[in-house]
Amino acid sequence: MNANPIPSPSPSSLEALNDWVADVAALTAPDRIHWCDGSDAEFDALVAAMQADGTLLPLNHDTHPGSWLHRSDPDDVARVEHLTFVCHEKEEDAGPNNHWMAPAEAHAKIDALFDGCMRGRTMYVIPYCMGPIDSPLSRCGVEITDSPYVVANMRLMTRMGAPALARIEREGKFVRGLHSTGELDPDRRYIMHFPDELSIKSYGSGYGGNALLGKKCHALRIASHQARNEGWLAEHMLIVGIENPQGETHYIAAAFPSACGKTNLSMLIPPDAYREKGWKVWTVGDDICWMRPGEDGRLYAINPEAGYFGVAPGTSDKSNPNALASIQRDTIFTNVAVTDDNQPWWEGLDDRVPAKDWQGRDYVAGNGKAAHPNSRFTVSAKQCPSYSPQAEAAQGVPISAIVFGGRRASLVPLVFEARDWTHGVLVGASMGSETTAAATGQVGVMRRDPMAMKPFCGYNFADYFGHWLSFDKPGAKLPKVFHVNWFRKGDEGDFLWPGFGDNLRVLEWMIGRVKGEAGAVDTPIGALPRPEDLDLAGVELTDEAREKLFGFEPEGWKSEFDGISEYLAGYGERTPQALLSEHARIAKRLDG
Ligand code: SAT
Ligand code: MN
Repeated sequence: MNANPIPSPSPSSLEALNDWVADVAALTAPDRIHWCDGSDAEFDALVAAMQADGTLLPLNHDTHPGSWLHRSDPDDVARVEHLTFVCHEKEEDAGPNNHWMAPAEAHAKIDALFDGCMRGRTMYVIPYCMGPIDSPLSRCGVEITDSPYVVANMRLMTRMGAPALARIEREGKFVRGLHSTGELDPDRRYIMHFPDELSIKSYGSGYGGNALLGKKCHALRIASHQARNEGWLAEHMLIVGIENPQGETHYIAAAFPSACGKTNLSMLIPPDAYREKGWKVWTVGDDICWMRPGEDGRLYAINPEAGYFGVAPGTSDKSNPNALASIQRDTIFTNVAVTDDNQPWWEGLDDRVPAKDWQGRDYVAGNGKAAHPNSRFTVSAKQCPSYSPQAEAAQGVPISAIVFGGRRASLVPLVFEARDWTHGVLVGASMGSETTAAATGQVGVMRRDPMAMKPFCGYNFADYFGHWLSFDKPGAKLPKVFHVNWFRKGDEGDFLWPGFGDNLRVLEWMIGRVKGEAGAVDTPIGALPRPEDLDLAGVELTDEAREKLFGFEPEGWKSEFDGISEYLAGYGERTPQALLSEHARIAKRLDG
């Protein structure tokens, strides 16, 4: 350990917090300690310092006031699942779904990297609250980091600073997150989670999911474990409010893997005919959802985040006008390209030709993508035109439907409804999706990604499925569960469903089912709409599209269920019996 030369007057009245900060400073040996208050002045000073040292490059401030470009190390552009560990005492508690290391070994390994790593740097102490400051569903944490880029992003993504610190001091309990960008060496990089200690240690990466510890590390991996102990759910879900022409709003929570359109669905613009009739869409959250049963038995949800860390490529005036409107000012862009007049640019935005690629090199057509496929924007949620006022509600919003979905080129129809909660849990547990650029590794490979939580569940999936099942108890008024697939392809490899705004047609059908008004046919895999059960006015669908989007393919589903059975067997005896029985019930119907 290094002697700590910094005289740092502790601004907190919470001794446990001051002690931890002092311990971390003794280990990491920063030159200065800065306690973040979350003020505008603090943010402006940080941005000015980052501009001075080149961490942030100014974009065109005539077109994009207050917006900046950050170019990360080319080896540090996505989450690193193979370097992400969940450290329970017992390996079985982490489950086959996680990489595991014993806590003592993990601490020793990563503390050796932290030793003296902040010498010459400033150590920032960031108190933050996940969720509205006054919500009983919210939980707080403190991130210590040596990255001003992380501080600036945390300010956009969380409720950070003085009000969070006040809540932490009142509660005395908080998640401890320690982060250093280190040398950005992929061989000296770990993201470690200690669920029983409510702590996180992350070294060697500055990328969002690895470094903004409030997000995936706290709000999903640690929170999922905490939620299991406390009787709630921490999920990788968007939350969207659908207001019908009668002024009635239904809230839907939907789980899709990273980079599968959660942000787009949460900000959907209704098709013209729907807009004219008075349909409105309200964004509560685009990535994470914490929910818990209310006194009336319904599930109530909050978005623990305060901003969007969205995928830039593909975001356009057609795919997501609300996102585009949100990021016209006060936005941090990471690893996008720029035009010759220094505006941010990415593939799918428009037909301009960029001048510089994401690494700052002159753009040459045919030389690969201009923007990194996992390039991102960070922006305050309040800048979104469809931001729901209910996103600030302390009690959360009541959830009418839960939706699971993935990228499936074949077999899986546009939408189906689970017959009850247990079936819904099986549908979530057996979700499959083709991989995306949000994590390092091969893209486009089908893998099981239960509830889109494969990279994010902080404990054994078998126990997690059991936790989900446990919500079905007397008095519960649980949401209906659906599965969707916006990514079904035809024989020519083309997408069969238009997606984006037209997805509202599918959400409308779901709400119709919730209210007992919409039709469907019963199949072994669940209730499927016929094309006439949806409002498809104005949507051109080929015969092939109708058949594949609304059809049920018994042979394909038989082998899918064999695959699911094999997958669940991987969790051994811990797999809840109710889930296996549900699988057997459907498999039998498929055979019969
Ligand atoms: O990079 S993040 O993990 O924050 C975003 C995502 O992959 O979902
Ligand atoms: Mn995500």
